[in-house]
Amino acid sequence: MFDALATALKQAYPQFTDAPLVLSPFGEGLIHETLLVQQADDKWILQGFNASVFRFPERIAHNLDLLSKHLQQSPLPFELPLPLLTREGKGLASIEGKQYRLFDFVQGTTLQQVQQPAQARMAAQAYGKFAAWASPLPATAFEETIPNFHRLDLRYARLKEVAQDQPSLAEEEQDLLEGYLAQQPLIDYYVKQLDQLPLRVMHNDTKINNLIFAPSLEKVEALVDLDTLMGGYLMYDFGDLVRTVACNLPETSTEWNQIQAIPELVEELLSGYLEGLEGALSAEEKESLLFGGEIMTLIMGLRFLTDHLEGNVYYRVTYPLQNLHRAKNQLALLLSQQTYRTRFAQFAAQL
Ligand code: GN1
Ligand code: MG
Repeated sequence: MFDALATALKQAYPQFTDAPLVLSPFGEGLIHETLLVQQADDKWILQGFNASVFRFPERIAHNLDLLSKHLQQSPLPFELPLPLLTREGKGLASIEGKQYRLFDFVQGTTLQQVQQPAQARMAAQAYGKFAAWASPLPATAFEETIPNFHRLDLRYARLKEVAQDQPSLAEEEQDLLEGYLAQQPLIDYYVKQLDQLPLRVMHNDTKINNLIFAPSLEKVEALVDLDTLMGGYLMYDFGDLVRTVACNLPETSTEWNQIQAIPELVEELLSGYLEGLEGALSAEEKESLLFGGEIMTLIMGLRFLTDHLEGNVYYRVTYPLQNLHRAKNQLALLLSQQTYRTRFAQFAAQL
């Protein structure tokens, strides 16, 4: 089924020999299409680049260039895999009207959910270390690869607009919409942060499955998915980690009544993230981390619900109601996190 693609890849990239290439679907990403490429004992990752989501590939290239220069001067204890170059020296290969990128395969394991608190801590340390490592880079030199990507207030306004344009809403949609609209106070908190937090170079998509662990799960080998690397705030990266680590069920779960935040894991993440940062953060930033999980869960829920109402134009779905279900899942997680505000504040005060 991938014969034509395999032939074109051999022409485009110098890495391959004449031996057969075996391509197979890989990973859980919702945006790019990901394939594993095998030739004899060698492996690569091939991504079908989603050009409708990432409309400015030259900005990604610009940012990754700044990143790789910094990496040459200041090493990290894990890899940041960058696109391999075609024979023509390009990071994107155009094949049958689609764009592709090839990456070296990093041997290891990805987790959809952590199995032990120590893994949560390790993940948070890695993302914290990454933020500290990136802190000398001027955030304004990085271009916005998706404009206003994490602007919670704008995503909230967009959901309202899209909902108003619907001729009618089903009861389930209406209830969910109201659940989200009731989060105005969190939007107000977020907007205040924009004036007091320093803009930093952030990863901006710190799902647990964007880390590759060593097969033993005792070390982080790589941090992947660098397309949203751009200006942002610590609360974004920390928050997406809370969203994807400190929940008892995955983002795909439809057992809404069971979905809960795991406070012990949030605390593990907070300790680990601060360790990774080695104290290099302001008092305002530290406080904002406490709301990071809520903010990132809210923004994902708003985006899922908006996409559902718009007819699933953004996220890949495997069934028509999946974005509605993802939005329900995220609201349940958000409400659960909000019951722990006092506990988290007390915990953070001791750190
Ligand atoms: C998307 O493709 P993936 O799974 O790495 C999305 C993130 C969301 C995530 C939700 C560019 O990331 O913002 O957190 O889905 N990436 C983009 O699971 O929209
Ligand atoms: Mg990803």
